[in-house]
Amino acid sequence: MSKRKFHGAIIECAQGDIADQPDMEAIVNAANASLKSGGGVTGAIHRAAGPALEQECRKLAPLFPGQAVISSAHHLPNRYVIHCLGPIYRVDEPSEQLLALCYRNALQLAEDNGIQSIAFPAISTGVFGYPPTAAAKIACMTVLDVLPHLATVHHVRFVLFSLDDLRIYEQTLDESIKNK
Ligand code: AR6
Repeated sequence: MSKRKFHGAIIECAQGDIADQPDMEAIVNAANASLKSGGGVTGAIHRAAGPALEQECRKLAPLFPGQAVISSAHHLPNRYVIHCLGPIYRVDEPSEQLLALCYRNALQLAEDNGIQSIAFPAISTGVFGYPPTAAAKIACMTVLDVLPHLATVHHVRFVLFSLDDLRIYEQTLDESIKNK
């Protein structure tokens, strides 16, 4: 786990499972449009939360690329799950803007709900095919753009599954902070 300070907030990069972040108030789901369980991130979140999450999500679906909605976390150790539908790379266009919108909307929802800490997975970089380095740049730049305007959210964690992705996010975050 590595930690950076930015405008009074903490931004971390960690290798791990998004469904195992007990110290974070909200975790973000890389969801599908119908907000049902599936593979990857959403499978891990729904398995840990239990069937009541899918039940609650029924009334929040369908999601459009870039959109974010909030639910309770059920059996997860967090208070909330914020569900984002990332773009399918080069199918949902403009993919860059839609991916940025996920991070922007998730952070705004967190702020609106008085959430202080939020953990993001690498949205769209699995089944949806977004190249990890390009996705990392969008994730880091958007968080750095939005965070200074938020009063409540002051702790953001990027949770990466692989060591390669962790390295990419750490390097991208450092470069993005330097260029701010
Ligand atoms: N914790 C953290 N990161 C993970 C985890 C985990 N438990 N599992 C996978 N990753 P994906 P997407 C990484 O496919 O691309 C789903 O099946 C993974 O290595 O979960 O937005 C839904 O039903 C990758 O880097 O999300 C949707 O249809 C990243 O998280 C679709 O796939 C995202 O992988 C969403 O695709």
